[in-house]
Amino acid sequence: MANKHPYRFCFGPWNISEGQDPYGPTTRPVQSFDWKLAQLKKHGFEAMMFHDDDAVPEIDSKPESQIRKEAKELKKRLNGLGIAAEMVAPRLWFAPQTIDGAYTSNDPKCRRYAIERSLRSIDLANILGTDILVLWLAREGSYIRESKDAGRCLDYLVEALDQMLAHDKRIRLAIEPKPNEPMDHAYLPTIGHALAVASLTRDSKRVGCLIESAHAILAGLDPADEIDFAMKFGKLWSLHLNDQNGLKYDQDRPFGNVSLRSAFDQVRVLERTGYGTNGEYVCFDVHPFRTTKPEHWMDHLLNSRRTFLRLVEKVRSFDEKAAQKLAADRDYQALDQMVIDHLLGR
Ligand code: GLO
Ligand code: MG
Repeated sequence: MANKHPYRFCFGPWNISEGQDPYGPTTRPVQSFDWKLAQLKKHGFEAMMFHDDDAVPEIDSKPESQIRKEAKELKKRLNGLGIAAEMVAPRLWFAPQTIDGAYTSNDPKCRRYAIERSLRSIDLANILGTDILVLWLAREGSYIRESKDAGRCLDYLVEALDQMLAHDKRIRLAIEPKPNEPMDHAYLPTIGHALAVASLTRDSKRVGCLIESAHAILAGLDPADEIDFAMKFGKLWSLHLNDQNGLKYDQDRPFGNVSLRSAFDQVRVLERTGYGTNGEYVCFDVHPFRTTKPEHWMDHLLNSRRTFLRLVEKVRSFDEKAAQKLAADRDYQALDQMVIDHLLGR
């Protein structure tokens, strides 16, 4: 276990949410972006993730010059605070034009809107000083199988990715797969799908991925194995650590709070494969519970980071030699228990 670099942490403004869910309104007072940024700074996180309209609110109603002006002002503030922008992501699931999907909508005008908004997000990323555009393909999928042609939708996706790659020679596209929610079935549900599509683009080297623990679990996969797979291709450019209790709605629970062992396995792979050594951040895509009181508003983020760092210690103190010997002897029963005893602190 040679990886001894310090990890750097980040989250997005949406991770200090106000308690709304599809069935009820906010349960905490609505807070401004400035307040959220101040919280991030105060608690020692190094970077913030941005949807395009987190960076420039109501972006669709503003002229280009205004967008650039606001983005430059934000960059200045971030510099002043010593906070980096980890990525920009076009929010392609709110606008009326994306009701039937974004890049894969059946309406060519809507597909055009999605691409143009993505190109503008790349310009924003440039101003904010990040070369990562995250693509969570929220509505690229189907409810009604017969309403879409999956093969043609893949062509649309590749066409959109190609236009983004052509727009800027330095931008890297990190696809964040999720198998369902809001769609019944997504077109790119796993890392394997994302990397396969990368190979169809004009510059596959600049198309990689972002793994979210909960999304892997929703796909019935092991997040640690997904991480190992992506790292093998040198394509894991960002990470959304969190947790998830089984195959239900997306829960975005604190990292390690459902399965500590799975969290240990994820950290173990990150350590073994050297995630972070090229400047990648560890992001927590977690939400406070709806029941959380305002005075505990940051706890889900602080707890996730605390658990992560404690697991780094656990991984570094795990007797890998003994584990390998047990694996070589095929004494998996003892290996299984060795992990549990280590986590329990014996
Ligand atoms: C939802 C996703 C979402 C994205 C974010 C960045 O399930 O995890 O939170 O990560 O919008 O694009
Ligand atoms: Mg996410």
